[in-house]
Amino acid sequence: ETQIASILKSSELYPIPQSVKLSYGTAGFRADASLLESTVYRVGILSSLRSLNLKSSIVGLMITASHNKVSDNGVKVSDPSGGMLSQEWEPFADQIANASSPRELVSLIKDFVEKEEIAIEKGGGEVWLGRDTRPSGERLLRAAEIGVRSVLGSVAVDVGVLTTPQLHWMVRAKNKGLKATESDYFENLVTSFKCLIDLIPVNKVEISTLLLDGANGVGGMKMEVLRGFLSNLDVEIRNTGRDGGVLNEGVGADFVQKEKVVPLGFGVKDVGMRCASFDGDADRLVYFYIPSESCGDKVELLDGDKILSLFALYIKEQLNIIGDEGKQCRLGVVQTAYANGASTDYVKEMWLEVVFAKTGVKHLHEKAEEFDVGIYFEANGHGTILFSESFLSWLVGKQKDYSEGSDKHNAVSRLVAVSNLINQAVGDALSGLLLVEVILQHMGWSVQKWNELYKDLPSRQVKVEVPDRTAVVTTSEETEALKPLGIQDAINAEIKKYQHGRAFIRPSGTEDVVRVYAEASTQEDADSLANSVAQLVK
Ligand code: 16G
Ligand code: ZN
Repeated sequence: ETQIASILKSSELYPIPQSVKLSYGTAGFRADASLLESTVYRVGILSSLRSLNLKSSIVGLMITASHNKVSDNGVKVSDPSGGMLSQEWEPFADQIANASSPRELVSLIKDFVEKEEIAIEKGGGEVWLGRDTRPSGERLLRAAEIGVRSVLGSVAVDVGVLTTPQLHWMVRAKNKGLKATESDYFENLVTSFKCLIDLIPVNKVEISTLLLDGANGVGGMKMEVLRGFLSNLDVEIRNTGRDGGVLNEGVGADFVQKEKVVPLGFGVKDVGMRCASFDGDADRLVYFYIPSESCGDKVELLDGDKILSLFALYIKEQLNIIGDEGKQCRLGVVQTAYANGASTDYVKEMWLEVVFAKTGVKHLHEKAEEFDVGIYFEANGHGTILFSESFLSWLVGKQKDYSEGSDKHNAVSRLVAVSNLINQAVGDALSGLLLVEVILQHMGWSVQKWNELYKDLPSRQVKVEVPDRTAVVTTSEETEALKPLGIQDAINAEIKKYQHGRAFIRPSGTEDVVRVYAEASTQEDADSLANSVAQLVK
């Protein structure tokens, strides 16, 4: 058959490198960029099949390694909904990525097409390809195109250099029949941001400048474009990648959150200023400021948990204004085991429902969808707010019922605008930043005031290199280890020695390590608990 011949022929161009074992992992394939061409080519094929399997809906393919070093790259797939690739397809992704010969590849594809009853002969798949600013991106994108097109009758559309959430947003919008270009994305942010600004009761504060660390990546670049369309936001962008800085090197949200030190380009001159950091593909956002008692290197971090708390507070306030009917709304929060215990206490005190999910966006997203309004965040700054279709249409109905300009009308309009502003597909640093900024203006708060919502318990993360990380198996929420046998009892015994002690271990989904997290009432205790648990893992 010609289809088989087509794949056989193109796969000759992309032989698999010796001795690599790839896994789709938490967030797609990631490796040194020099090893990835064959993988990206194969993910191109998978994306065409996924599109065909879903009646030719558009699928997204993103080339990025997020916060990892510039010489790495990666590839992940966006489903037509804008969410992550269905987990049911991950084993197939692993299989084809590791197929050692063109023949094996073709036979795996053939079996899968039969099993899933994909009408491959009909053609008509469509895949949108995006990439971040990594130098290897263009070459890998060509490989993806060839993969997509080797499924006869499928088209590949190069949508250019984008943030990961932009691509997810565009794919989602297109499949909903909405306007879906990058300018539509910007226009949507600008309109809903302006709407929220106009709904601020009184302008309580003068707007101070926000300092943004763009991680020398795509996010800073896009923010420069966006800034041009916005009033009521004064942002100075540093680490744009144009000033000689290297992507993610000593900069970016992952660096700031893990190391708790200032990124390059920031220092003592910025003491007290409101600062924010994006990661390399702009799906993570954290805020920070440099406290006056520091010598300019330590930061006071406002992580994903603090952002979540701010969002929850604002939304809860709008629901309260709507009154009894607003209280019917199921507003819930999804966190991971990494969430600072103080943040969990804080949202519980607001009487919100809190559930825990396994690390990785797809797990949090799934649980947030169960609420009318589900807010999810990982401590590392990835998160968003999901509005259910039924709650949204209820809101839109209420917008007609309440008289214009009334408090209730304003509250409903704010919620509708939030649902437009905040990316419904995945966590998005650009839209998250705009929402934080508008809420701070609404409340009349400085970054310091926001930080006082609660005080983080001191915490420590360490990683332990082990011969086989799969030896560690945890419960579904990752708070307890089931294997190796007996280790949880030993961890519990350590925890007991500390006030407000909490600790857990989990195998990383992206690196060959076991991660240890510990929390306690003092930093010294958190450090010591983390270290003693790490000893148990070794
Ligand atoms: C990936 C995940 C992130 C998670 C991290 C954990 C997505 C888009 N990204 O970067 O959410 O926090 O992995 O890494 O899902 P780890 O398993 O190595 O700790
Ligand atoms: Zn990222």
